[in-house]
Amino acid sequence: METYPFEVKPLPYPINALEPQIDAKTLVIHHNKHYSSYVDALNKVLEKFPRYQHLSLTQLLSGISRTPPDLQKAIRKYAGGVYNHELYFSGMAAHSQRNELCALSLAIDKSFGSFNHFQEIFTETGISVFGSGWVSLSAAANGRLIIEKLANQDTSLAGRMTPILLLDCWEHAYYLKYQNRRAEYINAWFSIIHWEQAERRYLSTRIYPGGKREAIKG
Ligand code: MN3
Repeated sequence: METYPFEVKPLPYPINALEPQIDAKTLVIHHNKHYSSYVDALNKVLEKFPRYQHLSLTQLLSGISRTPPDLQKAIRKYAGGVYNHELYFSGMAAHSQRNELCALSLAIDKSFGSFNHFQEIFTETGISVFGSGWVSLSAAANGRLIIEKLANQDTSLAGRMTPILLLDCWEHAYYLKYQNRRAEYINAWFSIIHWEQAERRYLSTRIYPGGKREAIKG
């Protein structure tokens, strides 16, 4: 379990691995400048709050209301920024295929009628994010799926949900390549989703009768 001081996690693939959907220049700036600045800012704040240094990102974010008021804003912004970006970067992969019969696919069909319908709503929601923010496919403990619009660096964890697919809708994530064409960026992102990881995340959120979580496979 990673705790303070948090470290900048390297990208899990070469910098040009997601070309042409996500270009290397955008990814370098996004990872080395934007994401790493959240890590630095979070560490700087936590330096002054030794009592909270033993907590993981997930613990900080889901227990945010139990932290001092002057720490809450920083957790929301910086821990949220670190958590969301790490999930965004690790949630993409150059070669990943969705298995139409996996638990997540079946749950998407059940919640949204079809995959295409899900993609439509997810895209519309992503387009409607104003300024900095995220669109997330999130799961409740009972496996129920919803699409959430998250402002700034807010996370699904604050609402006791687990993000399964998370997309950065702020302009720095796509502007160099797509300029104002966010819909194109979202569409391209759909072809580089790391589906195996999404499935593992989805299975890990589900609590079965008796309260036991299913072991994360793979
Ligand atoms: Mn970003």
